[in-house]
Amino acid sequence: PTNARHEQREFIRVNSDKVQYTNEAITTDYKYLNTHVEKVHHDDGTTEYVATPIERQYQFKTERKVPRTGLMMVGWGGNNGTTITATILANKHNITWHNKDGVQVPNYYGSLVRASTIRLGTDPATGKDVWVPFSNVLPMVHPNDLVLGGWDISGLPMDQAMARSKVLDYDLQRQVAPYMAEMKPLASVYYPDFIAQNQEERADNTLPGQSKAAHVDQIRADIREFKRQNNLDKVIVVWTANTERYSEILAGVNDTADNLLKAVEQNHDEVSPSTIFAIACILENAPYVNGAPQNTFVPGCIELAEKHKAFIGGDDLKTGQTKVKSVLAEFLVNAGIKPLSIASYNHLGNNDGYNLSSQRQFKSKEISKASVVDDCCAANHLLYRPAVPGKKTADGKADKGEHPDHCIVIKYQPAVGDQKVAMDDYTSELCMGGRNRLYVTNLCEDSLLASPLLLDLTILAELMTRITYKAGADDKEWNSMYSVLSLLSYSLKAPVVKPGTDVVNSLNRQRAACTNFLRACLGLAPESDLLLETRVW
Ligand code: NAI
Ligand code: DG6
Repeated sequence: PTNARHEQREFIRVNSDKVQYTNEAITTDYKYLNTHVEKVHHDDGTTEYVATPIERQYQFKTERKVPRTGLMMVGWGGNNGTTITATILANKHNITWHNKDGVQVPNYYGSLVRASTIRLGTDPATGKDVWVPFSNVLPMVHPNDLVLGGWDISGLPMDQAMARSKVLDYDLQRQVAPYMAEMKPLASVYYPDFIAQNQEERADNTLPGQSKAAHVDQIRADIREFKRQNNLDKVIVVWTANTERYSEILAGVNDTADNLLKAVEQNHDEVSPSTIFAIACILENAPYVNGAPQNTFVPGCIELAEKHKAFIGGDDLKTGQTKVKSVLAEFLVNAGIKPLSIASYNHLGNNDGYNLSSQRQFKSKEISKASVVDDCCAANHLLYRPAVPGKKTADGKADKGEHPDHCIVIKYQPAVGDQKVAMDDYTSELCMGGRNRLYVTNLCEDSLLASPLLLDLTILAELMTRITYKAGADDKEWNSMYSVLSLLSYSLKAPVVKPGTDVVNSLNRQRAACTNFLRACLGLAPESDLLLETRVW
């Protein structure tokens, strides 16, 4: 079963002089291979791509001791927060329950870390692939060991909040409720302008006063106190609260770290609750992941994280429709089939849907859902005309090149509750003017798709705090990884990346980046699927 403790029964040991194991750490020498490409435009109108193989030496060090870790969720009393809390408790206490299909056993299905495997290599005796649990590749926190806590603007204790969410079977709720009755969300930052007005009625657990600086201090104190009370080594914070409206990016307000801190002191209107949490976490050195679509990480916030070498990741949990889209659009484009139109419709009846029925919050979601095919289309200039620098469209906007029409519709239908319905129509152009239409319908409990992602983000963010590197033989210091954790992208709809670098939306590339990074930390070459043994005599 997936909830068994594989890591206690299966071990990986790398047999290489490039890998050193001590009780404290796994240290590897790693040769990073890449290809640098220069485009040379010749006078005769031809373009030459000059590809130069490059290699760079790195050392990676992974601390082996898994710390005692806390997960604090912002929006703990919502559908995702209550569902993941109940899921962890059911797994931890081995609670089984009955539904109409019979006895159900707890698991972590839907978690990349806990329920998927990666190909370690080939068994030379049989020539067969050898697969290992993702969670065994490096020492990682087990979700059952996470200490849970968090904030919510609704003060309902977690057992009642779980009932309000209407996600889990009653027989399960009944059994985990006694554990959850004692759990009560901490009071949170509430600036009504950022979430839908329809949320006001649940806001009965809010921090007093108007001072944003005092709110930052209070959240910092909450993190410290949670750590102290539970004797924790680390705390990871995940925003799984309502989608906020976008913050305006204003020069002098949120464009630099110093200006952002000044804006907090001055109580500026454009500093959102999610950014208040981000600032508090950065200052407490607690990794902070944004599971919702709003632009929490304004430029000043990213700079602040860089300055403090703190870890941040976002945006927006990537669950069903967008995950499928990133795979399907890439399949079409990589097959040389040209998507012309992607029409995505969905309706849902949970509180997330209620909040998104407000236009400004919907807009944040629309933006995060819309960007997912951009890079895959831009990667194929045989199908899509590239953007022309400096060119303006008829309405005066910068030319973005050719891309498929892409529309996103979300409707609130209370009666369907957490059972989200997503429907997509992909219309593509085939050879010789033909048309190809794919229709995808996805019906599922939205929160049961989303909740395991909170674990993946937490576990991977924690792991990233224990990995350091040296770049080249002259590097004397062990450096922490870069602040923006783009390796979490697999679980995020609109990945935030290092400023100036490309966003990768391809789900397959995102997963490969993550698993190949874990392999690098074991001194193993990236998985290339070359499988030369099977192709030569
Ligand atoms: P929810 O509406 O059930 O829960 C959100 C919780 O946040 C509520 O309990 C609310 O009281 C609380 N909240 C609002 N503002 C807060 C603040 N400033 N501080 C603390 N708590 C606050 O929503 P759900 O379904 O749990 O989703 C959470 C977030 O994750 C939403 O932003 C949603 O868009 C995003 N998301 C959800 C997915 C899903 O499938 N459930 C998938 C992708 C993203
Ligand atoms: C309606 O789309 C509500 C949203 O919160 C989504 O359920 C959520 O963002 C998941 O979207 P997707 O595209 O990853 O399935």
